[in-house]
Amino acid sequence: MKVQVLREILEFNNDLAAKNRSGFDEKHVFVLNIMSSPGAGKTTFLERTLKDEFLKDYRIGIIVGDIQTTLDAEKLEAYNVQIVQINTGVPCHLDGKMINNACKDLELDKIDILFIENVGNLVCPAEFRVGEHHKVVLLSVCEGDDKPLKYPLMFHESSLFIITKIDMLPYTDFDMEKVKQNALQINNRTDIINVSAKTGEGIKEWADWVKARRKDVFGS
Ligand SMILES: Nc1nc2c(ncn2[C@@H]2O[C@H](COP(=O)(O)OP(=O)(O)O)[C@@H](O)[C@H]2O)c(=O)[nH]1
Ligand SMILES: [Mg+2]
Repeated sequence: MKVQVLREILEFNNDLAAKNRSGFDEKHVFVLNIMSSPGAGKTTFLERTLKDEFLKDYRIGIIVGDIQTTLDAEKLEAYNVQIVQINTGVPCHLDGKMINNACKDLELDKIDILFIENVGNLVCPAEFRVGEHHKVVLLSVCEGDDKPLKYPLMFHESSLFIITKIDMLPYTDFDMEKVKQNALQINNRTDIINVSAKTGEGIKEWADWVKARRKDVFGS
């Protein structure tokens, strides 16, 4: 019975996500769903992405999901972007309905790339589509190179794996080769980029990835 209920919830969500996706496609909004555990560096990474301006030719929108507070949205507000904060209250992930509602507060006609910062959690966000073109998973070098094996769904579902805080590598026993092998064992099609939002390393490579994937979908 439990299994049936869960299947219905996921099917209902998938229908809404598909509707969101048609709306995004119609308006040529390229959407990335950015997921990680709490504190892996999602907000700082988005901030650095905006600051470094490799995507300055694109109009950016951001939806930030958190259980509580508007702290992340406040950090990102300094940049010239449309931004909406969702507070889920209890749920540990964003879903199709929340994104549908948040989009009512955005002028989608004026957005080329929409970043969705999901709620910090390495499990639930991977189960709920929101209408994104790609999922992106972040893992920091402070969290352990075994995480792709322990949380396989998130790594399996993501088109891009970003290893964050690589400036912290000297202070950890994180094995870069091992984490890449582990991620590729779960998903051999994933792209992998090393990033430090502190030094800016990898931010251009990430921006180039975004541009290339957007081109795959919309041709420009
Ligand atoms: N050294 C270092 N610290 C970082 C980096 N990215 C984020 N942080 C720090 O990690 C903490 C959590 O970052 P935040 O962006 O809030 O993570 P989020 O919860 O995934 O959005 C903050 O104290 C950031 O300053 C990085 O690339 N290098
Ligand atoms: Mg955040």
